[in-house]
Amino acid sequence: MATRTTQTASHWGVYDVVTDEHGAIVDTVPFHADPHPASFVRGLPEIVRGPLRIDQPYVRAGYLRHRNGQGRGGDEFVPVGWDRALDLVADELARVKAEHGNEAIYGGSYGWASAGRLHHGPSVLKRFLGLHGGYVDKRGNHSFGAALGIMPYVLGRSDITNLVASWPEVMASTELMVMFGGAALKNTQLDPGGAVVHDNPDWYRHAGGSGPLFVTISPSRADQPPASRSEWMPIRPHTDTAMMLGIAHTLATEGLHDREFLARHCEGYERFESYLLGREGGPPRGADWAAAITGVPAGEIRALARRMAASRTMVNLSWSVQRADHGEQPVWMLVTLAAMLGQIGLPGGGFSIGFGAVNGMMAPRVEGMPRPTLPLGPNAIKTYVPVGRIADMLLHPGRQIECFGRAITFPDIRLVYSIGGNPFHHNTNLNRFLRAWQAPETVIVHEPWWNPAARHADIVLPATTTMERNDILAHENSPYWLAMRQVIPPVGQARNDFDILAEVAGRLGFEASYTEGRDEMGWLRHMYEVAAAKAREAGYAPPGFDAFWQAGQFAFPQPEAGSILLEDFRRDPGAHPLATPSGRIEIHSRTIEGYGYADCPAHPAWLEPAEWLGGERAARYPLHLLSNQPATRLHSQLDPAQASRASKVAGREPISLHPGDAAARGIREGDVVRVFNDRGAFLAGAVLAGHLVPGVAQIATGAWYDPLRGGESGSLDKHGNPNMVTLDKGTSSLTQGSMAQTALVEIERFDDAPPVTAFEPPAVRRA
Ligand SMILES: Nc1nc2c(c(=O)[nH]1)N[C@H]1C(S)=C(S)[C@@H](COP(=O)(O)OP(=O)(O)OC[C@H]3O[C@@H](n4cnc5c(=O)[nH]c(N)nc54)[C@H](O)[C@@H]3O)O[C@H]1N2
Ligand SMILES: Nc1nc2c(c(=O)[nH]1)N[C@H]1C(S)=C(S)[C@@H](COP(=O)(O)OP(=O)(O)OC[C@H]3O[C@@H](n4cnc5c(=O)[nH]c(N)nc54)[C@H](O)[C@@H]3O)O[C@H]1N2
Ligand SMILES: [Mo]
Repeated sequence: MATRTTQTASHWGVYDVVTDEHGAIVDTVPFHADPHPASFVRGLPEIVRGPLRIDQPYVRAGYLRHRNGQGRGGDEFVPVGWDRALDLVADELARVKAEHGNEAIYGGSYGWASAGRLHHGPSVLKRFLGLHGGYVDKRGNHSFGAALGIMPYVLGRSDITNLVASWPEVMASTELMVMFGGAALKNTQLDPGGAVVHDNPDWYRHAGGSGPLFVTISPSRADQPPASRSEWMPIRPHTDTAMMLGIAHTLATEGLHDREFLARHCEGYERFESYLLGREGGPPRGADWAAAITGVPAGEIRALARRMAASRTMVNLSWSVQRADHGEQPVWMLVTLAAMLGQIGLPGGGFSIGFGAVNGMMAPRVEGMPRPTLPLGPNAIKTYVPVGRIADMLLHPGRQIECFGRAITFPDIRLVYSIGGNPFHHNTNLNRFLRAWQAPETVIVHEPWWNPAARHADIVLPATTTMERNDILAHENSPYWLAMRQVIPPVGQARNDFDILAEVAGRLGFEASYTEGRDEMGWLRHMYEVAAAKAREAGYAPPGFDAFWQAGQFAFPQPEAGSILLEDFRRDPGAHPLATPSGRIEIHSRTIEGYGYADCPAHPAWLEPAEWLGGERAARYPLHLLSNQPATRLHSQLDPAQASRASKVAGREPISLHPGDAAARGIREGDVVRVFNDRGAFLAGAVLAGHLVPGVAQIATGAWYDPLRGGESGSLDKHGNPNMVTLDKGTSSLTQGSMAQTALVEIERFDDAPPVTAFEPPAVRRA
């Protein structure tokens, strides 16, 4: 049999696909240089063809009669030809622009889409909509929105993914790694833009013996990294700030804090200390106070504080901890705690944000390594929406909210264009979100699959996957540029997002400025050569495009060690000031004080979350639902593939419950359960898990939303989407971050559950 082997790549790794002479996929082989490929590396080749692929353009049946959102999400679809579909898209963009202006078009389109520097859906959409006169954009992200928003005030920086120590530094110098939220290995299967070499398991293995002791403070023992020296301290969810305050109190009262560092490198420690010691009124935030909130015994809090002061200590916060009500506080408090320990800027000491959150972030970075990039161009519309507030925007045009010290007014959105994200995955409180999504006149989506994103659109355009196009993979977390080569021809009538928008641009009269006369290979060559010229200026020697494309990769020399965060600032804060008003770390911020926000005071503080196990609402909904990143897929991507399907329980997403909580509800392993609160309900498959703190339930995010009655707000989700019950409030008036971890629920056994239909395509009506 004559076979062909073609290299392609994804967020979860690089791989070769073997095809036979008929183009059938016969094998998937992970990248030779990758020691630990992702568990779901074969997922895309498995589902790239099949009944869930969208074979041609479709329009929602009701939309053809009335241009409004009625029935959106529950309707049949009518197949149409490409010309008709593209005319509809172009005419509607032109109409909305003429009647309501560009501020009525939402193009913020959030989502991980696929790896590749050219065919990145949200980026090509922004290029296109910018040339169309502009669009309302989103700001922030779901991953670490609160950190992103608060760090400019505290550190003068917003490059959150650089606020992390590298492996060589931690191995050589850290003695004690204290991790709020832990660092579960499963999350290092990915990089946003493409993981290449998965080497975290090896680093943890080396960490045995000489490396640091990892202490995981988390509601789940499963969040521990796979290090041989590892301890777990169980904690009640959303109480990390109180725990850090308890530790800080021990440091301050036992004289274990570094007064010199605080005086020379920090602003406003005294103001914070008054709060900590209870001098401002309020209780002293000591270990006993913290124990009552966190459930961690006071003696353990004190002992940990002393151990931290006596060791070279790194404190780390997982991104999940700040994806919660008042998520700014644990971030700010983490930096404050590290400042009190006085080891910021020393090798192996200080703080990290998101150590272990993705694959390559802890690898030493290649200094000045550029990335081939598609230019996006300007956006004439300056109105934006915080990414977690989309539902508020769509439901309440004209309403104002606070954000970063200013009022922003929600625009009146008539048309939503979405590429490369799954809004019914990433948004919280889906029943309310569904109502919001039904408000605009038109929703246009490009998708490869009949997933919830496609099912909730009016005009659905079938997009290719990475396997059906050429691209380049390049990410700062890895020292490689890699060729992603087309493996198979487009499936059905699918087209590349870039090409679809070129056709629409043609109808709207700006194709020449959109394409600049380049096709796919023309752009790849151009993007590559621009980046290669920059790389050569920085002293590297990438070959010309043809040689690169033929070789399939170019590896930059990877440095032995990474830089140490804030090393220069530590040595000489006068010569290397931070970009904060004081030039120092702001433990107290006059700027934030000036905003006068009750939900984000002028220094880090414990603020009771809207929902938590210690609050009043817990009497009615006594379980805290955490929804972590899935081990078997990327969010909702690859949910229909083998690795994810094999993990389901009773056909539904598994939900872990403490055996005691399960027994109290008559729930046994493998039962279908109903998880609910005032906001909504979903079904899931029960798993008993002794590794959880009692009162905590946990389900991975990403099961395809599968309502009993499509398009109907309030309908039961049959498959296990946690966002049926999560809260859609901003973390605070400062950052308006999203908070998928904040949700109290009740759980009950559910007999005679309806079958899951998530993986059946919607009804189609042939005209
Ligand atoms: N409950 C809960 N909710 C959460 C989280 C949580 O922890 N708990 N986490 C939040 C976080 S951190 C994040 S980052 C978000 C992630 O949310 P999303 O990024 O929206 O999730 P994905 O499933 O990755 O969605 C990507 C979509 O793009 C499509 N796609 C892939 N490639 C292409 C392409 O080339 N072209 C087109 N047109 N489409 C493509 C996929 O099929 C998929 O529908 O979720 C957030 N939501
Ligand atoms: N396999 C896989 N890996 C991924 C992703 C994926 O979809 N699949 N998604 C990627 C993305 S988009 C992101 S943003 C990163 C996210 O990285 P994280 O946000 O760090 O990851 P999560 O898995 O959501 O959460 C980690 C753990 O935090 C704990 N936790 C939750 N709330 C609290 C709390 O209040 N206090 C404490 N102490 N612990 C708490 C939970 O037990 C949970 O298991 O992961 C990335 N990695
Ligand atoms: Mo994320």
